[in-house]
Amino acid sequence: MERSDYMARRLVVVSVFLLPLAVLMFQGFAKPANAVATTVIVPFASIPVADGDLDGYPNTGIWSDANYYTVDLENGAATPYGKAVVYFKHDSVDIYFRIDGKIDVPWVSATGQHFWIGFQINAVGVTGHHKSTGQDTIFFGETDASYGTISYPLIPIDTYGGGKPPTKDASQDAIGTARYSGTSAPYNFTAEWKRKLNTGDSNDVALVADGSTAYSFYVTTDSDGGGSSGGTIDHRAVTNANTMTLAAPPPVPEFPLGLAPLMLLAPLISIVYLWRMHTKRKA
Ligand SMILES: [Ca+2]
Ligand SMILES: [Ca+2]
Ligand SMILES: [Ca+2]
Repeated sequence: MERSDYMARRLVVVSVFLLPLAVLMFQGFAKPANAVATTVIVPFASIPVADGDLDGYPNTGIWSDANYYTVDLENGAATPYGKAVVYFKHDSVDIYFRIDGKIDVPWVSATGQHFWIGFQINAVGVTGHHKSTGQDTIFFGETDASYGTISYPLIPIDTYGGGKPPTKDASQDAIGTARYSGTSAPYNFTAEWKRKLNTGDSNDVALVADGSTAYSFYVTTDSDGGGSSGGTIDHRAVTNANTMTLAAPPPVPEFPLGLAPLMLLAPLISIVYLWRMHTKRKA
């Protein structure tokens, strides 16, 4: 056998063993390494957060009865920009959200440095991003021209669909505010808002509080262009398969006023009955 033939055969043998290994390694690198799914229970809370307290200040509003979770953001960014603490609660009419996170630029102006925050809910059975149907997203601070004039403090923009960016709803159904604080990076931000569980708008996902239906949701921020400016955070680097389930409200009691009036009434009826029997016998 010539030396060149021998070398060629060795190359084939080595390739047969190394190629699958290389593919496996590539797949390993291609997969998002930091995808983390957060499973959220949205508790029933009878006390609402007042509209005036949905002000972008974390210390106002009743949030002590909410559940809160550290959620990995879709931006896939390193600490401290890749996670945020998200609060959830509902009172069977409205659902309340608050996001406390960090960002690398302040919100100065629509043409200067600014960031946006996005919170996406999907219809049952829909997962992932940029879905033409079943995607309902709230933005704070996104300055795409189709969203109109955006000024600070930021109010929620209610959108639908998988466009880049998603289309603004004709019916705006979220009430709230987002603000930032701090004088240098990392800046703090807080976004707080509410919406009806069922807004009646086909461009919003109608939420059912039954303790079992799970909705996919995604949270992200962006500061590096495309509705933002001046930072380095890109909103889409990873897909975290988060879900939220709304706890069922407590059952309505059979005796809405409680048992106390019944317990008072029972002896009273007996006394009246005995008194009437007594007066009848006398007559
Ligand atoms: Ca507040
Ligand atoms: Ca809407
Ligand atoms: Ca919507």
